[in-house]
Amino acid sequence: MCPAPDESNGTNGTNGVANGANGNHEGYRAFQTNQASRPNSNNPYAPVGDFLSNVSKFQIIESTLREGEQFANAFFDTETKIKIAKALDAFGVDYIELTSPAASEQSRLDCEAICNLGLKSKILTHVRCNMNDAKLAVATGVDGVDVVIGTSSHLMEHSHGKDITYIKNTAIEVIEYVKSQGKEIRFSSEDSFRSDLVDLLTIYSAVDKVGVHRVGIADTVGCATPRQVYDLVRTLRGVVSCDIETHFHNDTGCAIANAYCALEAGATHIDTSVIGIGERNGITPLGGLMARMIVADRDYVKSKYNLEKLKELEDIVAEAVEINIPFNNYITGFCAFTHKAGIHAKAILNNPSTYEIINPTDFGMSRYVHFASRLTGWNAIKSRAEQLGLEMTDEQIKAVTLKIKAMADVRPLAIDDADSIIRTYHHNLSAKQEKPLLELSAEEKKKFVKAEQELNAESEKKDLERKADEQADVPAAKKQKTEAVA
Ligand code: HCA
Ligand code: CU
Repeated sequence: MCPAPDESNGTNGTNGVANGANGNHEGYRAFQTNQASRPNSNNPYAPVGDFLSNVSKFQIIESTLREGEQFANAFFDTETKIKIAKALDAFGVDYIELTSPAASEQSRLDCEAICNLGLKSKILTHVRCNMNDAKLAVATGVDGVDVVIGTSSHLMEHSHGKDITYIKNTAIEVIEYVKSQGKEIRFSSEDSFRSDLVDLLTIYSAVDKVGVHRVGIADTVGCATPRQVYDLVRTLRGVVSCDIETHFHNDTGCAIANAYCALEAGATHIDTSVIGIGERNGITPLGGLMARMIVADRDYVKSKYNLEKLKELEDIVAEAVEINIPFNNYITGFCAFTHKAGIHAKAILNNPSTYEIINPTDFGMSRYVHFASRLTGWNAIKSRAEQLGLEMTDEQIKAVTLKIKAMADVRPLAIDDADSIIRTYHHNLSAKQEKPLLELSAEEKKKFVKAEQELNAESEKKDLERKADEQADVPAAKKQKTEAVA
């Protein structure tokens, strides 16, 4: 079972600023909700840790400046790379991985420039498993080197053409060199999930023996399922004593789930990129991983990462690669904390944990409640009227809710339309001369009257049924059930 988000500190967003890069919240408002104090430090439903799990102790290797540079739309100049590196550092990622200095002279210079920034995050560069690349990498001043080579039969045959013995011997040579230079070294196999398990374990145990700091598993084509990830990482955990890094592509939509399962099975490091950018449709997104992990261990995630910097970081990268933040993005998508149906709105206003597993304020985001649609309920309108400082009885609120719903059947309503209806309705209650709720064409007026009649009839019917229930010894619904059982 899942925990409830902690609502104990901070208030809900009421700044009325829309979330997301394209966050136009027509018909929505940030809402003040009741606060439910439900700290999850005592949460009985928190994931049960076992001796393998690193769900509460993991590190992020942020690869926007390496894997992300392989995204179709990414062309980072030095200035942009530095801006992104600083934003990643401000967020608090453990490592920043950079494109290989062997890729181009500018890539090498950019590597040096980022190493010279003196960031808190450790700087890595990602190179092929050979001595030339390793020497070039070390010379840039990085804290560590990530080496990779394909180990699947597909890649051994069609990419580099080397066999397992060659890979093992070269890896050992590179690892010993990088270590001798006082740098961290990771060895990873590309396309791990389509590699022969015996080959993989043979290489990994050999590099572990010569003291590699981390071994990496990469789902290069995004084919792995969480269960396969769990099995492979768990098996590897039994074979090597070094750290285990994992890298998941998102071709089949499993990149976050796979990262989580890898941690459960004993992986120590997860590769991410901002908004998930990378080859094809990318890898585990940093924001999505944060969403997953904060539900698992809020204290750890909040203590380590500056979560309120996520949106700014995503905006910088989105702008650099000229994309919009997707509407359904984790945390920062414009509707990530937006509630619409009347039943949802009512419960959210009473206690946000009813329909939210993540507290938006942990990320400096706002919660929105929709109150200008045909699904709107009177509780949302009541809150809105209170926000507008308008006093109305529950009966009056219910009546104006019907008018808003009827109006929403005639045409889409903007937030200002809903506010105008509420204000004008309130004004009309005591005015000698009634004002129209909204300016409508003759055709719209006709539709409005019809929609209102239908809604009124429906509401009267419900009222009658409720009264009948109240008067009866046994409420109708219950009676039916009793009869059915008998
Ligand atoms: C790629 C390489 C890589 C490397 C991952 C790693 C992959 O295909 O460009 O170093 O662990 O997905 O295999 O990104
Ligand atoms: Cu990759």
